[in-house]
Amino acid sequence: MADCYTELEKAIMVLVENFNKYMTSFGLGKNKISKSSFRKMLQKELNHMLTDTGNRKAADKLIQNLDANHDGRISFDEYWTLIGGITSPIANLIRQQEQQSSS
Ligand SMILES: [Ca+2]
Repeated sequence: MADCYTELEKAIMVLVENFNKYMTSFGLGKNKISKSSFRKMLQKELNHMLTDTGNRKAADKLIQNLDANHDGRISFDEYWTLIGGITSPIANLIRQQEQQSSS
């Protein structure tokens, strides 16, 4: 990754690269993450922020909720919804902490 990129640009690239790492790159479901790969991604990449990642039922429910077009696979847009869902409460928490430390 080139050094000219900003921190935000690098963060976006990390998110894209993480998706690419788990997506299927050929055949049926190309450019999407299968259920089993998605479960693996939750366990390996999000085990601190999503505490139920080891729980198969919880993971399946999350997949069901994210799978907006019900094709049994997670597209990039559906993955992005997950990232937003994780980030939003963290953003609120950071804002609260900043307000507490400034008052
Ligand atoms: Ca889908």
